[in-house]
Amino acid sequence: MEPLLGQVNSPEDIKNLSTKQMKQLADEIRQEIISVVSNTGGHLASSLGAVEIALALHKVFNSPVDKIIWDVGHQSYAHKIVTGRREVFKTLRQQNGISGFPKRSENPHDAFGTGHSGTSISAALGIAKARDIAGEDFDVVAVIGDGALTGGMAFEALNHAGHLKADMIVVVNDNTMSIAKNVGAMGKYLSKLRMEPMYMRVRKDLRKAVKNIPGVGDRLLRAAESMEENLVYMFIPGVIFESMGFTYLGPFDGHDVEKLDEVFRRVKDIPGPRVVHVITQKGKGYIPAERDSIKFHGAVPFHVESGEDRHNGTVPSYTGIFGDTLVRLAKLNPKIVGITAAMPDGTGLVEFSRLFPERFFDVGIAEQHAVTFSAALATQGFRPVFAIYSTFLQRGYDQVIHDVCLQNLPVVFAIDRAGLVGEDGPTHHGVFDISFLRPIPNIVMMAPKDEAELIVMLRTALKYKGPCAIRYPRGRGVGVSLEDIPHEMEIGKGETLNDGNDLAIIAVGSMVYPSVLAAQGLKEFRLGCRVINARFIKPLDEELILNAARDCKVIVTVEENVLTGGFGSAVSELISRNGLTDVCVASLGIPDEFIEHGSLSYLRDKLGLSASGIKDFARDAYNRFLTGKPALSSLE
Ligand SMILES: Cc1ncc(C[n+]2csc(CCOP(=O)(O)OP(=O)(O)O)c2C)c(N)n1
Repeated sequence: MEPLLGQVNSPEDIKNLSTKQMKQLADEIRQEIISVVSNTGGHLASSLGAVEIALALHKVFNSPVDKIIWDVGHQSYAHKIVTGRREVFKTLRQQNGISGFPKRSENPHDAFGTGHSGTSISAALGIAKARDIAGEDFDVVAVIGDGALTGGMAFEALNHAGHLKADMIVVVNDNTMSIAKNVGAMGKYLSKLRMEPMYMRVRKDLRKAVKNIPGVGDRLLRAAESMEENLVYMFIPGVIFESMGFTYLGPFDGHDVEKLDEVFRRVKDIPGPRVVHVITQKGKGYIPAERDSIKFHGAVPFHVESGEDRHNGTVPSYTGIFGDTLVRLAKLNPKIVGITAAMPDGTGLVEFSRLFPERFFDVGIAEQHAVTFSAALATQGFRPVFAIYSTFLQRGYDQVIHDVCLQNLPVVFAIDRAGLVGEDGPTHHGVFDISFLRPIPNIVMMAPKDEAELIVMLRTALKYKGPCAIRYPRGRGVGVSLEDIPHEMEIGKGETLNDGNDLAIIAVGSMVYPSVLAAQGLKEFRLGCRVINARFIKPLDEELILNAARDCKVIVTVEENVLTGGFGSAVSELISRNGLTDVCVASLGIPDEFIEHGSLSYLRDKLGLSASGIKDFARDAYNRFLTGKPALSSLE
């Protein structure tokens, strides 16, 4: 058989393929995805599960005139390959390469940028209504997983789309998995729909049997039918979608390209909002990913033959240490409860969920609900720990203010992946949390310099009588030893790690160790550099910082967060509030722009957030101070 993939440069190239050729192309695309992702890492299992959906959509619809929107976008690799990115696909998630998510600036077929769950139906609806207002004529399709369908935003959009009777199509890609096993009533409902063909068959057989009972058959059938009126409501395919105003079609085998082709052609001609429900297998076509779709949801580079990771580090991750410590503390305190929004593995809560099933809650991809749910648990004397990635906490902002902080409730936010995350890029960098949490009254916010401090902070947070956030980075700790049961820390106290009176670096979390190295490097220039580990972003250790300002006159702040409203801003505000007009504050952090994807070390180097970057920045700040030039913010 001639290979086909090499000839596919745009969706036009698949329009005339036969079913047999489509199947062959699906196989070739799978091999390409497996081969590239084994090098680059990425969302393997989700993308393998959506190959046929992508091919059939591009065969039937006319992208980019018709708009296809991929929810989360982590399953869009086949879409990328057939929309002119076959040759650059090997650069997936690499610096200057293509993004792991749909991105409008990358390609005209990426109708809407995604990365966070649950946005696709809103986006599709907005585009559909814009089309109607403009009097244009094209199709709009959202592809959303059963996991993403647990999020409030998806329901808000379904509700609105049904109300507007908008012409649009929602393809529900149902594989029963979120990252972990999907949770909740919607997931259960979808699996009921999966059983539907069987139910319909049984119902037909029963009716025949009842009707044939001599003498009473007809009467029995009528009684059965009225009972069925109620029952049927629970079983009619897609009744929930139908009641929301959608026409429901399904369920269909989402790996049967021929069927998908036929269904998409059929659904194209139906007016109004439509749902096409397809059943797929996560990881389809790669045995290790089919067996362990959780591991291969967001895969690190791996060996294709075995599925084993390529790099095995020995130092445990912050996530793992957080999870272990929470388990240890929860054994001592029955009031501790653990909450995740669909990420038990990613946030380190798997062991907790196993040991304390009644004190563990996976709420689905529902961050807003998770925050308010935690607040309510806290009103009843529990100590909720909501473990969440920094980027996803953005979803629950109002709830943090209105439900947790305003009521001063002792919820612990364990903010993982705070700072740059690397290859997932701008949708996932956790670089805003300092700025968005710092202005909220009542909250205490900390950042550990290493894993030993992380566990001390966790203990401290669990003793504190109000809301606490601990932000810690992606990746491994630094390899320091850990206390079995961590001690408590005094709230609002930083520490001095290096003495010096020429200038002072005040660093937060992941930036503390590189700052210590930077200070060592500054000795070469005869500069005595004080290094302070802030530990607390709120409340600040005002005494420690003001003393450093008075002694050194040059203060350099370093953080892995945007400078706008960040830790450096807090220090500047403190210094100006105290009238120290002769002190110069130079702040290093993330500039006011979205940071692209690339390896963590590459991005940190590029932004000067490395030991040598900090050293150069600090030296420059000192020289500027001597020559009377204004201080710089970041690497200008
Ligand atoms: C708001 C938000 N929370 C959490 C995540 C992390 N996340 C990425 S994919 C995913 C599961 C999505 O499941 P589903 O939609 O069923 O797609 P599948 O991977 O199963 O194909 C989660 C929780 C996210 N992207 N956005």
